[in-house]
Amino acid sequence: MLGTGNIQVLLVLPTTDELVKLKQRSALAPAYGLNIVAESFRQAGYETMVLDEFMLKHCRELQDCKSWVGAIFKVLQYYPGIKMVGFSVLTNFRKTVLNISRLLRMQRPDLYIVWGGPHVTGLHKEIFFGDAGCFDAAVSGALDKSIVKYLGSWLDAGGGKPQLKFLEGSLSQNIGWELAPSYDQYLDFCEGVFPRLILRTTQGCPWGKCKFCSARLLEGEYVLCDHEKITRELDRAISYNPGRIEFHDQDLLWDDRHFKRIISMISEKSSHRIEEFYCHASMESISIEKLALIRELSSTWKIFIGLETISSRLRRQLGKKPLNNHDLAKFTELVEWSRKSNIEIGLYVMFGIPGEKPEDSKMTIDFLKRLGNIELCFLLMKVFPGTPLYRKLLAENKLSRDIWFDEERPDMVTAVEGHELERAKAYWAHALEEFPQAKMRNAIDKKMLSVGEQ
Ligand code: B12
Ligand code: SF4
Repeated sequence: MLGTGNIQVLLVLPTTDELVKLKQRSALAPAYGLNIVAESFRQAGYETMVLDEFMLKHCRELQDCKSWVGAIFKVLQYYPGIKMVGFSVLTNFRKTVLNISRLLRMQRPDLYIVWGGPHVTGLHKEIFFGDAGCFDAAVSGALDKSIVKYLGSWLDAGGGKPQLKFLEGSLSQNIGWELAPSYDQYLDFCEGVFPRLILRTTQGCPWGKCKFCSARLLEGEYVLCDHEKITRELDRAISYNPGRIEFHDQDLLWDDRHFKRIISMISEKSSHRIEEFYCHASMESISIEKLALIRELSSTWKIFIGLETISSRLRRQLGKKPLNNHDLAKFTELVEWSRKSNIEIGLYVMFGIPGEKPEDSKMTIDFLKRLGNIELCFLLMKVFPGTPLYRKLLAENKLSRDIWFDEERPDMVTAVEGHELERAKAYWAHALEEFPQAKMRNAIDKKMLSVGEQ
């Protein structure tokens, strides 16, 4: 149920109306970044509500809403004190945000509209010049205190809009580390059990070299969280009774002493409460020794690793270290060890990397076959705005920017031009034929895979 209170700020992470209709996502976690933003506003004294897929799915008053616009207007009606609406914009959903913002502009010109998030960070110039009619302020990068202060002063002054503003957040001072308190707002909706919560022990990536990845752009320098913070967050997270905690550590890189301390702390506090631990790691950092530490936990572990491809040519192009036979043998051994030790390993594999040839995808498929039964998540390559790969392909005129803004296929976008896209889809489809059990990311519907479909 929507509660009482004088909400002043509404923060929205809209996906697509298709997803609203389907309400298909089962294990949603509250939006991490947007909750940091919410917590920052709350700490500055402004009552704030987050509207994300989780809320849309679980909040009784919003259950009948068929679109994000419907849900937003319902919330605005319920809380007449809302003066500011902030959107977290993901590139895939930029069109939805654009449409909602235009409508809000027309119907509620009094509202102050702010855009932020990965899309604004990746394409800030384009956003500022192209979409500026739809917002009053755009924030690139992490939200720092000066931005909260600026936006807060507008809320305090009330009435009369200041000039359109472009604000650059400081990635070095991410203020929102502790976001668990922010989950309180979901308590009324989740019937006492959170399906999934996220606990982060690091910020950014220590490698930061992959040319397709936006980690550096979005999270800045690599930072380890301090133990006290992790303890507080963990205590709080456990009190929410989660079914699953996602432990985000990039990438299990703490030296063994620290790592052991964290793992034993988590284990001590929560092993009997949490069904499943889940974390991401990279090929560079994973080792049997680290996994042996993890196994000391009594809970089940699932570890996802970004393999992407084993083709050395493509790996070089992506800025990833090529893997030699020794690396592959070591990795195979690690997978076998994990299987015996009850640690589930999953792999992210990408198809449709620009310049990919049949022999590249065949090489990867053959390697996966040799690994035996393993959880696989196949992704169709996306070229994200702001990344080095994006800039390179843009300079070579190989990017079709329009495809980002294709409303019909919001979740199935890759930015490479025509033929490349068809080829990419063909490799992806072929890989899925070989491994029908693999999960697909980036596709809502299998039909989207049919090559040549418009
Ligand atoms: C964990 C994660 C997930 C988790 C989400 C967990 C969760 N509940 O939050 C899962 C697996 C569910 C997920 C799903 C998806 N994800 Co994701 N995800 C990430 C990842 C690895 C970390 C996100 C994060 O926590 N960042 C740290 C936080 C602090 O940063 P942030 O969210 O950007 O927020 C900060 C600022 O941007 C800013 N900000 C953000 N919003 C706003 C709004 C306002 C008003 C203001 C002022 C400021 C502001 O302030 C925040 C605090 O500093 C990022 C990569 C990355 N390193 O960021 C990709 C990433 C965000 N995901 C991405 C994508 C594409 C998706 C999917 C669309 C994939 C798909 N096809 O299904 C879905 C979308 C689902 C959904 N409903 O949102 C892309 C977005 C690219 C882009 N250009 O838009 C990213 C960048 C990864 C990538 N490069 O591929 N994702
Ligand atoms: S893909 Fe993974 S290892 Fe590479 S820069 Fe991004 S987060 Fe780091």
